[in-house]
Amino acid sequence: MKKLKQKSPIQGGPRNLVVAVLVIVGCLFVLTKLTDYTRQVQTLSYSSFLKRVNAGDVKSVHITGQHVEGIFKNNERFETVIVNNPSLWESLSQHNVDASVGTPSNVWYLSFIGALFLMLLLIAWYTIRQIKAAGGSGGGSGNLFSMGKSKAKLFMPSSIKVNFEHVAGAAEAKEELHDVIDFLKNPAKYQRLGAKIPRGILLVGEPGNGKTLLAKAVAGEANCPFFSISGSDFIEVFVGVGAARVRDLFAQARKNAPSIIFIDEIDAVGRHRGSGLGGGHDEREQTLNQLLTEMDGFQTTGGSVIVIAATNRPDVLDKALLRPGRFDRTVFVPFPDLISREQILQVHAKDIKLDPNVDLQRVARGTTGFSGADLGNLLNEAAIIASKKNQELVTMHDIDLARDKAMLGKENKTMRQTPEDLKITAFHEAGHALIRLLKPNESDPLYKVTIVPRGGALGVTHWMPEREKYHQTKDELIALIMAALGGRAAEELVFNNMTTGAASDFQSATKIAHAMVCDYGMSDLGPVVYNPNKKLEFSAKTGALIDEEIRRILTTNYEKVMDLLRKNRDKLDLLANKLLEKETLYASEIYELLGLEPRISHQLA
Ligand code: NHX
Ligand code: ZN
Repeated sequence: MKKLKQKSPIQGGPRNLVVAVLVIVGCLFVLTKLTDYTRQVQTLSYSSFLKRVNAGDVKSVHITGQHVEGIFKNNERFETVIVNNPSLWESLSQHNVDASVGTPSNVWYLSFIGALFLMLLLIAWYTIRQIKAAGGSGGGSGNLFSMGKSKAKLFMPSSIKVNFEHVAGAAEAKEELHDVIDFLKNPAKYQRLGAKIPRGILLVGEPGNGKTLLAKAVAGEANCPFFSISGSDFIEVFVGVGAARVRDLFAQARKNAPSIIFIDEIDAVGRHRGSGLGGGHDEREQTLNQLLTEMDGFQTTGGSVIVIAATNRPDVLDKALLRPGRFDRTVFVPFPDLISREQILQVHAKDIKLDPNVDLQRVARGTTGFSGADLGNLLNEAAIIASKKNQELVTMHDIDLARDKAMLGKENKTMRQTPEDLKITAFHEAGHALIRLLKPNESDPLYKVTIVPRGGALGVTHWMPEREKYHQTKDELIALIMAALGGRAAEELVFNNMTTGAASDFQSATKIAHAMVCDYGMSDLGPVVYNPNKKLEFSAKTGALIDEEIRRILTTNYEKVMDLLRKNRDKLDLLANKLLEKETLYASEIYELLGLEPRISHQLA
């Protein structure tokens, strides 16, 4: 990687300032002496001045205050300082000296102000350096004179080691970007039929899903220079700096065309105008306007420069950015699905010594909602866990521990629980698990159940989808609600009492019931959407009906769960007691304990 601009390191401290001031004062001193010398003025004492006047040597004098400049009859110049002496005027007129009087000049006063001004400038310059150094912003741009230079990092084609083969998952995004690469490689092919080459591509997706990697891979595939910068790098305290940086960046990119500019976090500059709070957004607006101008500009000036920008907040972007000729293509980079997760895990696993028993497909199944970066972290964390134990290889168990830690937090080892506490937790979790086991066709298979406290949770029931779910049926949603209510129902059934811990279970159950009524048209209120956020308002009367319907779904299903658990009390006791004994049970152990048919995985398409 080659830095576009050599950044002068910020050296020196207050010592530099003192030295600079001394040098300036010294220069001023020498300069005044020098001018006196060149003017060839001799300085007289007052008494010798009087003597020369009385001797008739003096042709003329000019008196300003107490300062006297004069010329002798032999045309030599002199100067002196006089005391207030009225008889001087008599001597001057007696000897025919041509005398003039001026108002006291401010020469010294002015040069003092000048020096002060210089010093202030110096201090200001020094302070700005300090602020910029402290602001840091990724190395900072050392001094005032390079602020208008873009801070983009330039990667030359030879140093770009990634191409699409290194990007796992994100198949749709890759497909869209393939077009862009072809444009960069064969612009003529498209211009031939009058197609306009795209100028900007907006990558939209949550952080950690590979937007930067994708952009870089485009440059790698197209074999062209790659300028990388973050939106926030444009913004400075000083109005106009951001715009200058944009100008500089595009100038550099055009010089290296065909090339790719990658602007990460474009929302930092691209937020719709007039949205900043208080001052300071003038600078951002100027920067944004410059960006728009540049993007329009290079359409005419030729040379393929393609701008790829990334954001996870497309909603806040200024509409002007998305107009044709600007970022007119939006490519979504979503959280990876099951198959993508497995591919991503395989890429990261290349650097890690994995036990041959590690089943990455299984890991992928258990990591719904993980981003690509999360998956990388997961394997790294597993490797750290294995290294701590001085193992030769990273096992499935290490990955499982790393997953629990990522999802819930650290295991809580100092928690002192009474046997009664543990018993409540065991029955609560057994309740969740048993409901899932009793509704096998509607539930994702169980993965493990534990009463080892972790990150604030006293116990957890884990399940694992077998495949990517695209449809979700009403029965499956009801089964999810029932499973969520199973914990509390078991507590109530066994102890005839309740605890506060089920709050998050109820929250997820209520959310599902709410969506069934208000979004999915799955209740007696009919195939209607009730959602003020989607501008689908409803009356207060309907609101009461909605509440009633949600409550009905939850209470009737709670009763069903209580019924199921009552009928299967033997299994509930078996499972809870085994949990108290072993603390963690994997699905296979539970199937064996309860004499259930193990779930056979669906064949993955
Ligand atoms: C408390 N914690 O806050 C105690 C310490 C009912 C057996 N007084 O439903 O642990 O009550 O099935 C992720 C991370 C709930 C999810 C932290 C859910 C913390 C969890 C509060 C089991 N398992 N409740 C559950 C639980 C609690 C809580 C969390 C979480 C309990 C219940 C926590
Ligand atoms: Zn629970």
